Amino acid sequence: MRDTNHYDAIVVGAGFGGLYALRKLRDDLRLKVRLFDKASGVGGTWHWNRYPGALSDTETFVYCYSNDKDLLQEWDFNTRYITQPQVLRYLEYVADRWNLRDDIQLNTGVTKAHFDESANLWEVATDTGESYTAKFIVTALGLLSATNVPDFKGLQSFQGDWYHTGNWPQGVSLEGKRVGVIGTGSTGIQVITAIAPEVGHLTVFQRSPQYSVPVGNGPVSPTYVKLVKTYYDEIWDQVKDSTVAFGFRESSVPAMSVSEEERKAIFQKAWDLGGGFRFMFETFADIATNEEANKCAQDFIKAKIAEIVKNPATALKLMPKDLYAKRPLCDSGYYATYNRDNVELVDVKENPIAEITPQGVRTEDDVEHALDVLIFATGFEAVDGNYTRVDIRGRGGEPIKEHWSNGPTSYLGIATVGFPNMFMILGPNGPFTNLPPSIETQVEWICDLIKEVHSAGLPVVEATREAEDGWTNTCREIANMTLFPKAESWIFGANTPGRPNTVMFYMAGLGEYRRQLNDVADNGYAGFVSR
Ligand code: N01
Repeated sequence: MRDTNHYDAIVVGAGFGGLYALRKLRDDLRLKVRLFDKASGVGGTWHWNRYPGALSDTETFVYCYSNDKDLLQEWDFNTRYITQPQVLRYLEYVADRWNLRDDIQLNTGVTKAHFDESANLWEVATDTGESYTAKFIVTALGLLSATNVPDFKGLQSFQGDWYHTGNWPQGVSLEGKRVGVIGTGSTGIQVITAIAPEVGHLTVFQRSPQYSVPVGNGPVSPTYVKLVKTYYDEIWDQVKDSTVAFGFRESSVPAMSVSEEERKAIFQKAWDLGGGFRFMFETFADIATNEEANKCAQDFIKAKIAEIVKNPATALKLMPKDLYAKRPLCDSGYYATYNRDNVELVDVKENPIAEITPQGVRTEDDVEHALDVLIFATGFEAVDGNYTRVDIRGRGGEPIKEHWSNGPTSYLGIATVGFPNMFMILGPNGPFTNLPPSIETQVEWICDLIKEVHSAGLPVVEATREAEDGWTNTCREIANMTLFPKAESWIFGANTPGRPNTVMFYMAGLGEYRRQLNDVADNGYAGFVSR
């Protein structure tokens, strides 16, 4: 008989992935499961990213679970997008609705997970001093959770308050203060736009200008919501067979196949409707794959920047110089924010940050930007950052950090060779999509595999080296068919100093990913071995 510290499965992380994994493993597979999260509440990403302006850039009707039909009917919404507090409320509601709370242990960080080869068990330790064993470990650690605070000289001397957006404390007031924001990615543009009207003075430290289009948030009518609820089955079928899984049909029309006038009209329609993924993927089929098509989208957005931003020098600084090939951004009035008298833009590519001083930020031109508060919207050690911060060791005691020293890899975004019975939700080289439908896909597939292994009484299942190498090559080949590797962004690890351009996503879309997973399962879980 096993002791009380033994579980069939341990789940780490209480975001979208972890909550669903706990439900499936416990209720469908009838396993004894415990979920740990270091946070004081459920929600994962949405627990931590409480910064002003935080909003999902996926439309509400597909930023949710599809698997619970009653929940889909029950959960009401009245805006096109949902804010961070709304997403958090939704996940809290789900945790209660699925009766998950008793099996979730909050305020408990997993510090160690070692695979014991003699017992075929994972040994797990927590920062609360507890130790557990489990046959399976399901890691739902989050793609974008390990915060990146650049190592600026002098940060510790700063006498004001500083925060990273991904670890935003409760109850921060910025009213009337002199605030600096470093970073202009998806997060930066949201926080900058949201706080500008409230702060006394805002200094934005921009390293790379961004292409952004309006998000188009606003109320939706009860009739719209009713329609969505009526057609949810069809909606999810479409989403799960699509590329980016954002709830629209991707265009199949090449941009250069229409006249310039028609092209501009299509871009304008997308601009008016709003949505970053819509602008990139619903307008034309080849914005993300063909440089000429991409240039048309770049020119359209640049013309908008010139039109919106009144000061020509500021407009020039805001003009992106690279391809339109990062995760597409959308905003609630970002460029117009620079027309405000209290907002100043500092281009830190031409005038880098020299140091952080007790009073603010000093740039290399020797100007000291006086600040009461400094906000780091500097992103995350994406994808593997939370794995390498935990002491995870597989066969032969190999630390995952060493295992991935040349960049993180996996088989199917789910398993990695030498780490038996460990299944990752949103591991490296998983799908590049709206995340909840991909998360559900992975959780369901992982649970099917665990069911097979467990019911057959097999001690372990693990990916083979050959399968993992094959998947890595496939992901690289697909990525190279797009323009994404040519732009410097976290998607290819460019924001982690020293990391070579690393493919970290499967970019063929959710529909194709699901077909790949089905094929693997239908072929007796090809690429996995059990012992
Ligand atoms: O992070 P980022 P993010 N000095 O890495 C700059 C999701 N998300 O948190 O571009 C100066 O994109 C960096 O500059 P550069 C979404 O998937 C979703 O904004 O590297 N600047 C960049 O401007 C998104 O893609 C939503 O030159 C420095 C910024 O910091 C992902 O999270 C909302 C610097 C980091 O941008 C990440 O977005 C928010 C330095 N040393 C986020 N280091 C939704 O809407 C970094 N930067 C759902």
